[in-house]
Formats: sequence, C-alpha cells, structure tokens
Amino acid sequence: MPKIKAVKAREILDSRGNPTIETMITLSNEMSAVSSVPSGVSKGSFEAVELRDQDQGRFKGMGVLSAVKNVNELIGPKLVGMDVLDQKKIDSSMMEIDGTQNKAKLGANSMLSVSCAAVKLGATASSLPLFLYLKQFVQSNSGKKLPIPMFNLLEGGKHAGASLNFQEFLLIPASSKSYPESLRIGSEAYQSLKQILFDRSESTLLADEGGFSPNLATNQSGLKTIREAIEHAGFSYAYDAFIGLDVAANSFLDGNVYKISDRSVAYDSQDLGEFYKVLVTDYSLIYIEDPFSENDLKGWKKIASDLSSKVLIVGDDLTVTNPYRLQQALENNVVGGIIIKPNQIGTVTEAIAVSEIAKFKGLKIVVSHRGGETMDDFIADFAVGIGADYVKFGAPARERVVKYNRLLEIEEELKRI
Ligand code: 2PG
Ligand code: MG
Repeated sequence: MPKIKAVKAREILDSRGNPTIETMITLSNEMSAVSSVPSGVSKGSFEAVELRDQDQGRFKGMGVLSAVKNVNELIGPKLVGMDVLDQKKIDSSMMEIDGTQNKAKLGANSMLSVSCAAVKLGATASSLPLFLYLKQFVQSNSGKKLPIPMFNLLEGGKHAGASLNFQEFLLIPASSKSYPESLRIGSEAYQSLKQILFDRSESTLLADEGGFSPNLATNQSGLKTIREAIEHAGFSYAYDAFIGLDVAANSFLDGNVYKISDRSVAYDSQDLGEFYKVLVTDYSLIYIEDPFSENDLKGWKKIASDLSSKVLIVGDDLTVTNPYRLQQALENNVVGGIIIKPNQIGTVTEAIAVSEIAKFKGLKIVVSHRGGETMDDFIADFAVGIGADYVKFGAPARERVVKYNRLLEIEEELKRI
C-alpha cells in the first residue's frame, strides 16, 4: 500500500472572508488529496479549540499560520511513511502529539484538515467513492440511504446583521420525497420567499449561510413568512414540507433570561418553554435545535418532557460532537437527536465514534456544515457514509450548493452499487 510521502498546509479564505486551513497529503505513488475546514460563527463553549494566531496585525487575529505550522512541522513529519488507509492510527497519532483534552496544542482546525485529507486520499487509493470508504469505519447500518436535507431559508442571530433572534428557519421536506424532489422543493420555496420579501419591500440580502435576512418584527413573523413561501411555491404546508428551527439560544441569553423580539419582557426558561409549545402547535414544527443555552439544563428538561413526543429536539452547542457532553445529555434524557460537526471535535475518527454512540442510543443523526464554509464537499459523503438521518448545509444557494450537489451525484452512484 502506498505510504504518505508529504503533508503540506496553507492558509486560505473561507466563505465569510476569514482565514482557514487547507491541507494536501501526497502518497509515494504521487496520488494526492486536499481538504479545507469550516469555522463556526455561533460556537458552543465546549467545542475543541480552533487555533487562531491572535496576531492583531494580520486578519485581526484570525490568521491560522500557527495551525499551518503545526501541520507542516509537527503533524506532517510524524505521518510520513504511514499507511494512508490506517485512519485510526493517523488520527490517534495526532491526538498523541496534541496531548490535550480539547486540542489546544495543535488546534482542531489543523488536525481536521489532515484527518479529512487522509480519508479522501484513502478513498482514492482504494478506488472507492468517498461515502463507501467512510462506511467501512461504521458498525451501524449506513451508506445506503440519503439523509433528509434541511434548508436554511431565513437567518438571524449571529449569522445575520438583522432583527431575527432565532438563527436558522429551516425548511424540511417530507420524508417521503426523493432527494432530488427535496432539493427542488427547497429551491423553489427559497425563490418564492425572495419574491415575497421583494414584493413587501423587505430586504433580500443574504446572510452567512445564503439564507435571507430581512428585518422582520418578530420571530413568529419569520415562521409565517416561510409558511407563505412554501404555499406560494405550490406545496402543501406540513404535508410536502415542514419547518424546523435552529434557535441557537446561547446567542440571546442575557444573564439568566432570554431576550427576543416576540415579547417586550424577557423570557425565563419556563416562559420560553411555553412559547415553544405555542410555536409547535401554530406552525407544526418538527425540529428544534438548541432551544435553550448550553448550560440551561432546567430549560432542556422542560422542553424534553413537554414536546419530545411531537418534535425532534436536537443538541448542537449543548453536545458539541463530544462524547462527554453527549453522555450528559443522554443521562438527563434531553435530546432526541444530535448535531455532528467534525470540526467541533477535530478528527473524523472521533466524530464517527460520537455518532455511533448516539445512534446506538436511538438518537437521530444530523450532520452539519458551519457558518463559515469552504468549497470542500467532504461532509456530504461523510453524512451518507455514517448513515445520517438529516443534513444541514445552509440555503440552496451560493457556495452552500456544492454539498447539496454532491448528494445528487451520490444518489446516482448509490443506484449503481
Ligand atoms: C449551527 C451552525 C451551522 P455555526 O449552529 O448549527 O448552521 O452554525 O457554524 O455558526 O455554529
Ligand atoms: Mg446549531
């Protein structure tokens, strides 16, 4: 088997114009693969460390030259000569060099760029489509079904410079739809939302993930507008397509109350839980991610007992693709699903391990991109390979389409195997 000959990283820009890291691995037979990593905008505080230079003279401290150096000088030399198919060894060697709980030494960004490039190269060297290669690392059933896409049509919170507090208003096609049909529904509703906003003289400017970011008065008006867009596009609401929310409640927690535009008085967690009950009934919501802040266990427990039979409650900032955080969420019985973001933990091996535990415990798996992205479509294959139930890749627009388009290819490849 060809051995790793060189590992070389560089600093590039992501979709928000911030630096990120890209790594190329080359084998002794000259085969190579490149991978670049995304960056979160609204991060959970328990995520692995994303190494930034802190040099205020470059990119306002956002540069990643130290992460690049870690790949070129610390990780690379250790991996040269290794079998590229031994992903576990590649990832565990990096974890050994790092030696910390939270990847503080090497940076999860430098490690993940190497980890993903190695997986891609392993797939190429094995002449397998990436999703099939990844399937080999997974014990549970996977690799045959396509996940349901969740399209971010309207954005608020830290992703948009406008009024909405909830971060993502997601269109979720019915599970009976094929993937190409789902993509069409998402796209047509997106275009009709644009038309509705334009006709109302609302802003049609786009936010970080390609969704619209109008200055609507309340979060409820956001939900109402998406419902209109779905119907305006000719689909039956809560039949062809549903709505879900990534509330990202960390971002509007103020002390111990939540401040949102739907009411002049702030909500405590009890009140916010009651508000969600109204929204679930009024808009037939089927998905709520991060309804409470990462430390508000009381709120999480309330929503789990009130709503978990009606709506999928998902942890992201709460669980941060971390086995210990997942364990806590399981012990408290507060989530029905988990977001899996490889860059929250730093290696592909560890991200898969968290997904496997979650699946074993009966949770739904949601593979997600980040607010800052690159043209790397790795997670489309990753989602299919690990058998995710849902994916979240942003709006069906701008650079976000590369991952949705890769799923179209995978759909065809699946028919051939
Ligand atoms: C989220 C993500 C992706 P960010 O909260 O789910 O949509 O956002 O990358 O900013 O954490
Ligand atoms: Mg989230």
